[in-house]
Amino acid sequence: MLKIVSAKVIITCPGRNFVTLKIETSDGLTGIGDATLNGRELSVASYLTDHVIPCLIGRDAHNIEDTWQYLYRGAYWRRGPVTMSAIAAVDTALWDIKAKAAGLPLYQLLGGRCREGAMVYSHANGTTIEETLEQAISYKEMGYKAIRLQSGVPGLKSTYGVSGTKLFYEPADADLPTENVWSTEKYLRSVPALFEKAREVLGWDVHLLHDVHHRLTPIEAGRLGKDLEPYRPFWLEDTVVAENQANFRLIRQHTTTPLAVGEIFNSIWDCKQLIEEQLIDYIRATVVHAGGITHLRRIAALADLHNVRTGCHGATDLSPVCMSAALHFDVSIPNFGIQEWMHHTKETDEVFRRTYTFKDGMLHPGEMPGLGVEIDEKLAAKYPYKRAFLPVNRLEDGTLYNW
Ligand code: CS2
Ligand code: MG
Repeated sequence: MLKIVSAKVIITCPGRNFVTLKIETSDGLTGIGDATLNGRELSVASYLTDHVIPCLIGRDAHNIEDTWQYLYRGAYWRRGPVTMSAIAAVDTALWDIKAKAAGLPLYQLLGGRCREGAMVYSHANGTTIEETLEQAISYKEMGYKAIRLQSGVPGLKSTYGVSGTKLFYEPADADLPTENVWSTEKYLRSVPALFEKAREVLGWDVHLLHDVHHRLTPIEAGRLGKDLEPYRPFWLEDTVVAENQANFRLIRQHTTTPLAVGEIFNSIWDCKQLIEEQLIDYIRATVVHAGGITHLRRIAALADLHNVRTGCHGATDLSPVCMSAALHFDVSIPNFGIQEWMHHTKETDEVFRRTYTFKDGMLHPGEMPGLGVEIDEKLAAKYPYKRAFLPVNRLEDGTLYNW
């Protein structure tokens, strides 16, 4: 038996807050899991410290599925981003331990490779179309096969995905939520022009993606999807809020543009109808927020039955621990689609020593036993937690809207 003897939560802020769970076993093996929930980090830290870790001590670290069921069913209050991020961190850390104990990179325990590496997409953004495409050209020259385009909206002071810092996009930008102003009309006028210019400048041998970030109604999403069809987007992401999964039936009636959704989902129940009715083409749920590798494999298996591929979320507020775990998952499943990869800051990459590498437009998880990532606890301690909230959005008339 590989007994869990201790576990702790490490909170660090090398440019942004990260929450990491570290589990230690009786033979000295340790494993780590990402538990970061942007803007609600301390809730997950407390859930782990106060309600999960006491139940872990003495359990067999090898019993990953039983531990998952214990934490999911045993909570009574099932699902939700805080609970499922906490379960995800435990699950990821236990997979890390199991793979280290086997002396294998994690993907070997998940069935081995289905592909060389995981195709990733980069993030070109700018206040104008020209600025955005300038960055897109440099990403294409770096060898990216897929690029997300997010451009400023004429008449709006700010919009999702456009950051002054260019390479590192961090939306949690203030101690209390900043208030952004949104106009769907202005936005819908600007996107087709962006894509038309993008195809002119970048050509057709690069995938182009766009994130709507939950801001349209289904019929508006149908219209945008139709407007973009001539430019063949790889996907339109988060077109509408997805609590009502049936919303997507209306979008599907109007456009063949591929749809992606799910970065804020935390269980298979959030996407079961979307997948079974093939209302989407890519499911974006990822390791840290959807219950870990164990649960994400269930979602991918259901998606595989219904022609849905994966497109795991990979923003800067998911730590290199989540990215490492996602890459082992990505190379091991049959219905991989694409992996988001927003670069982390230099400080973050120093705190989290990771072994995944970028080559020919793909990320490779590496061959180290386990996840292939370790946290430098001494360095992590140098970056204390700093409260930061995601913004809120209001329409021009002041109505509180989706950010
Ligand atoms: C975005 C994220 O990466 C994405 O597709 O939707 O930047 C998202 O806004 C953040 O992860 C929220 O914390
Ligand atoms: Mg998104």
